[in-house]
Amino acid sequence: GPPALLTSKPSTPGDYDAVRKSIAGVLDNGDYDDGSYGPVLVRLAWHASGTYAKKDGSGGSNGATMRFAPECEWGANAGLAVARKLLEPVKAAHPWISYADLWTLAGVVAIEEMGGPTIPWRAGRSDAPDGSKIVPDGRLPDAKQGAKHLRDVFGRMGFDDKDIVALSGAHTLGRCHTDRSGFSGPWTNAPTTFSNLYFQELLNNKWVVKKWDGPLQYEDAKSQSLMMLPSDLALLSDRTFKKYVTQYAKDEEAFFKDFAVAFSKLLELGVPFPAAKAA
Ligand code: CCH
Repeated sequence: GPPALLTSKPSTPGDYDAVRKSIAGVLDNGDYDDGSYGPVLVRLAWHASGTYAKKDGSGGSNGATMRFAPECEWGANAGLAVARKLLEPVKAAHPWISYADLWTLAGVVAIEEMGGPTIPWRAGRSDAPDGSKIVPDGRLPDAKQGAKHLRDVFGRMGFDDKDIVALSGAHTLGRCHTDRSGFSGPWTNAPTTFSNLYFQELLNNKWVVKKWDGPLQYEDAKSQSLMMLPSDLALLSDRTFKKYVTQYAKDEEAFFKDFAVAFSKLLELGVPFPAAKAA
């Protein structure tokens, strides 16, 4: 049956700790992937937020418009129905929380539960009544492209080179699925632990083109069990990106600190929080 935390009576509105506990309660499942839904929840939070454009304030996590077509059907969002469905019982146990707050909080709780840094998070997102504010498809990054594309996409959200590398470190989690993106395999051998291993693997392996029928991706020459996307390898071929890769591979604390700031900012893009009260 469902975890005990999901069967008790609805929680008190505003009790975000109760929501956090329910999210933590649905993370682990030995039958799914590497045993945890954590990585796909992180990807849901990111794709819900990463549509933002600074120039006109469109997109972002506010509204939770991925509930509606066509956003739920975008190729980039393939597989994220798994994450959205997983959170339905959590929403039912805490009906007062918006989907937009729930999806972003789930990414935060997943990272924390998998051993990552504490991510500053605050409530305040509301749910759009329909899909009328869905932005054009194509705002999320394309794994086939390189450094210029990453700067275009993340620059549109207001992120700089250091943020791009720090955020990319989330690929220490999870894997690619042929039936979702077409790519295959994990970036690390510990895909349910949040760490700086992605940067170490990126730097310390020889990456060669994988010989297969699928899209161009790379595998480590030695074990052929780890993967990198073309967009991941752009972090090595660009000098400025590589400087941060090298730093984060050596210094996990610096990665955790910069990731927490950048991920928190990502989840807040375009969210109309009430203005801070004057001191
Ligand atoms: Fe990512 N990502 N991501 N990614 N991503 C994929 C999976 C994950 C790109 C492409 C892909 C970020 C940035 C990028 C996660 C978090 C983040 C997949 C495989 C592709 C393709 C999807 C599948 O097949 O299931 C590209 C390109 C970029 C460019 O920067 C950022 C930023 C984040 C979060 C901060 C996580 C986590 C996964 C694993 C999902 C899973 O289901 O295991």
